[in-house]
Amino acid sequence: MGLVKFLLSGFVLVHAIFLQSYPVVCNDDEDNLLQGINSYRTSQNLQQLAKNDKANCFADELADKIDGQPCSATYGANTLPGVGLQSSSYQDALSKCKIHPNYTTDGVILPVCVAKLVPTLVLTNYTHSPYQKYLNDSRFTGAGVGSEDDWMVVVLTTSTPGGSFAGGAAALLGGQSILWVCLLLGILMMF
Ligand SMILES: *[C@@H]1O[C@H](CO)[C@@H](O)[C@H](O)[C@H]1NC(C)=O
Ligand SMILES: *[C@@H]1O[C@H](CO)[C@@H](O)[C@H](O)[C@H]1NC(C)=O
Ligand SMILES: CC(=O)N[C@H]1CO[C@H](CO)[C@@H](O)[C@@H]1O
Repeated sequence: MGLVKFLLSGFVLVHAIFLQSYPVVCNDDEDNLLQGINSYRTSQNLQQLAKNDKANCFADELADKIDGQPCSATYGANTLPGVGLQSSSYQDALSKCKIHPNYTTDGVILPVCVAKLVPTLVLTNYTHSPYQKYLNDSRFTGAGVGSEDDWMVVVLTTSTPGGSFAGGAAALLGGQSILWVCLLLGILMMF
């Protein structure tokens, strides 16, 4: 009996650790933007974008890095003000979110600056701008949204490995914890 309890608490612990690596952050502005973008997608007869947790983490981290840059700074698709795609702060954002760079190449980062992030202006910044090209693209199936002060960052993901924003080491860890759970369940079955 003691062993079963011990194994069960191990099971709970593994899950707690596993879930903890995907913190759920709620932000109305960000959720509303994704809803607005999805309304646009629906109006174009395109599949809605599903929330991608890793891309969401990444968008948040990137928004954090460009926070403080003026709206007048140069930015665009895959162009972040003051943060090069080879820079250490970009790498830092990737590693914080446990994303392997190999799995980002098909995705796209879309930053926008709007004073006070007025929701209607932010949405039109995505739907009525050169960014429209990306929103029109059926290759994109998921999205992450992050914001900081006047900056909004949308990261679009694909269903292909190259745009999944999956992690190398993290994916391995996830696989391992599933293995452990199976092992524990197997042992429990013996009782
Ligand atoms: C990433 O891509 C490089 C170059 O194609 C390859 O050598 C490496 O094994 C890849 N790493 C992972 C984790 O997929
Ligand atoms: C996006 O799709 C709409 C409707 O199909 C079209 O009017 C618009 O020109 C497209 N935009 C781009 C940038 O391709
Ligand atoms: C890319 C883009 O459309 N940027 C616009 C976002 O909205 C602000 C404020 O309305 C405009 O000044 C930008 O040109």
